Amino acid sequence: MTGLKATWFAFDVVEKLYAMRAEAAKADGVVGAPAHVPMIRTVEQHILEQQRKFPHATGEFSWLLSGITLATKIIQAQVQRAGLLEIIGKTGDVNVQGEEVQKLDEIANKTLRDCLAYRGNVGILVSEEDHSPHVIQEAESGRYIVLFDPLDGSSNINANVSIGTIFSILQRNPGMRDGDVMAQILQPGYKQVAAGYVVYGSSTVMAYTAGNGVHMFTLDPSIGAYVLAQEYVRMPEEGKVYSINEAYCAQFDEGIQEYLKWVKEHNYSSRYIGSLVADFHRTLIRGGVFLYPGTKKAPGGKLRLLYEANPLAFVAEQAGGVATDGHERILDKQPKIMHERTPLIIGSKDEVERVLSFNRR
Ligand code: FDP
Repeated sequence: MTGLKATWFAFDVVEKLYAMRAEAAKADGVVGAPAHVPMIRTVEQHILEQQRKFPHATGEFSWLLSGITLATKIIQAQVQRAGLLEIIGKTGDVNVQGEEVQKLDEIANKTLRDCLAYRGNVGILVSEEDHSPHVIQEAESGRYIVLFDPLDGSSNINANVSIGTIFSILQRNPGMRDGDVMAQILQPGYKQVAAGYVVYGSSTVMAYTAGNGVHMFTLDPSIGAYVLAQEYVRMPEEGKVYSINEAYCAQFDEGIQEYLKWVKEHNYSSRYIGSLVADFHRTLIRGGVFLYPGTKKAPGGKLRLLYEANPLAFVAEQAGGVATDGHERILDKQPKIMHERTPLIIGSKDEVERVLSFNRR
């Protein structure tokens, strides 16, 4: 069975399962059971529908995205088991970022690699956890590059706090020599063809954009499918919530310190989970601003441009939000190295502009 046929077969199975559930609910006399089977839309189905709007689309892209959804379902199943001995705790290694590697980091990294390496159209895989990119020998000239943070916020795992996976997809620049791997990877964020994230929280939620709005899905664990929750998600234009690790306040620039004084005089709420992906997800839904500025110790910020800031900036902009490093639009930044870090101010349009107005004073 080809990739596409398999995908349609999977839709069919999922729809039949939903139909059976609806019938069973009706037979049990469940109040509110639908009189007819509702059209459920899985993420794969949604991607194919979106793709049909582009007459030259080949289906390759949906095949690639289904590799990501498959990987995140496997990771989610492992995250659910996070209290169990064989997968909790540190591996004893330190990653390229100088952070202690958690066993689940390693599992998530390997899962994404395994699910994407054999799609046929992914030529290069770039992970936040790895020293160097993986060029897939079997698909050396594959047209897509997938960059990912396999388990964002992983220092929170043993406290059962929401964590997530973030991904970004680039196309190979056809004008470049295939051997020039690093030049292929170091593309500015506005060149992303798709990006998104999954939050492993009280439910597992996926949001993605392929440049035509942001679409959100919830994993239905009973059938193992991401089901459409909301299309064309919009981030509220304003929101009186700020999200920052305020313990570093004395180390921030004067503009950020002034903004933090101002919010306290204007009835704001503070929310900081400490998992970027979860803090961003809340900001996308409820509005407000997330900030991880440079500090005196780390003037270039902590968050990674290619695996964290770029994909979330693409999602934010597609939902009507804004993402900047305080001086420049995140998506315009030309990366110089693979693991480059950046300050990040991301969220509702009016609130990010307010933060920037303090920078200019
Ligand atoms: P973590 O170190 O747990 O992986 O970039 C990683 C990240 O988490 C982000 O998810 C989070 O927003 C940030 O670091 C938290 O950093 P602080 O502990 O300095 O607040």
